[in-house]
Amino acid sequence: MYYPNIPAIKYEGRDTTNPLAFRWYNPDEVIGGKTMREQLKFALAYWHTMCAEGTDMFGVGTMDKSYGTTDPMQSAKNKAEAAFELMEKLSVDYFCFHDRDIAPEGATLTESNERLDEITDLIADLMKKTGKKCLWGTANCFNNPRYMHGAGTAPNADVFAYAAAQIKKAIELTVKLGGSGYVYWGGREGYETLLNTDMGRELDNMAYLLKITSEYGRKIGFTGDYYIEPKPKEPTKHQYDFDAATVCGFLNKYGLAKDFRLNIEANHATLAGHTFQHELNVARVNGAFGSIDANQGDMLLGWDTDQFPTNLYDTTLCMLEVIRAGGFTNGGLNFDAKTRRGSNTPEDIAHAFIAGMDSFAYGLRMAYKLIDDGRLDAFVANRYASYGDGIGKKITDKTATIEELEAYALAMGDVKNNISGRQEYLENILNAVMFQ
Ligand code: XUL
Ligand code: CO
Repeated sequence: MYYPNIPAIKYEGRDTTNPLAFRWYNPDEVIGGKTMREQLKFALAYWHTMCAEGTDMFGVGTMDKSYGTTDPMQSAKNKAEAAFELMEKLSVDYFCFHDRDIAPEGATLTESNERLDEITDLIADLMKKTGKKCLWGTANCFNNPRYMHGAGTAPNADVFAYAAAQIKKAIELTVKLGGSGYVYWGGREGYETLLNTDMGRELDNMAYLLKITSEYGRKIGFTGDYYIEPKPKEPTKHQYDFDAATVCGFLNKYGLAKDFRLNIEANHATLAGHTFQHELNVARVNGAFGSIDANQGDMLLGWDTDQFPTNLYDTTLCMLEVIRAGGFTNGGLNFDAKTRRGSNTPEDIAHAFIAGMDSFAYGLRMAYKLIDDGRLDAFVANRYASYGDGIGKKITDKTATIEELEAYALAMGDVKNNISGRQEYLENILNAVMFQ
């Protein structure tokens, strides 16, 4: 046992004072026609929870993630056992991983791949024993110095080839573990200065890498979703997958839209100068909503702090978007989040997951309450009512000609446009539904 101080976390309801209990997440309770576990599909991010030791720019790790040994492969095996113990205790049904999270990189690509084969045999066994599932896999093509100028966008063709081979293997492993998604996060796919960068070539190359690796996945039987995870900056100054709108444009330009969706991360949204809700909405209206990296940033800091989500407005408005997108199919809520450097004990991990899971459980409940209340939806429907008949209906049906619109405008005199948008009234409804 790796977490003797973490008990199995149970739902005890809103009035409990037990800090190691859920107040809102009741996994088997049915809400909106599905159980909460089916609605929310929580996932543990292997890299943060199992690997990250609390290092920052100014200090070494504060958390022990060695799992009782200094031997790297033994540590990876123990880490896998620990991950499943944690998922069981926390009622987290899924996990997400990078190749290098689950097995230490070897001296050669061949050795790295052999290590991955060995560890994924063990993980597959643990999955069978516990019923836990893989939400998505990915390749870490950003950590090693070989990727310092990018992977798919590297100026050196050898690096491109290495990245392609690494991604091929990561897709094979995702298929082996039954993952329902495969994520591309372009960790170093961007640039620092245009003085040394051929952007057009880099974008063409990146699209080609996505094309050949995703086609390979289909060939070996991957039926899940491919996701791109937008992020505007960090580590590079200017990342090519800046935000949801940029990525949708990129996917359309290169003919990849039919096979790729988006994995929207809350902290990446705010780094791009958007709200989480905005990014989810952009994904949805482009038919590209896929999965979510659930976390939050600190608005007073300008970097990716990857904190566990506790903002109830964000979780509520997020779940409203998810419901409007039809709910999760292959995607889910992956906690791409870590405890603060000063929260350095295993118990802090339990508190963090409980906070995140309860915040999203509350958000799910409130999103359905907002829909049942109906006032927000009714207001929006009414706001656009002029498109329901007359000239508006012709615009909606795309049958209005420019000449017809001109004749209509000339005959109309001035536009009567004094109807309030009622923002404050609507914000008050949101508060009333959420907190009363
Ligand atoms: C980095 C980030 C990644 C991806 C997976 O900001 O979000 O952890 O989610 O590579
Ligand atoms: Co992420």
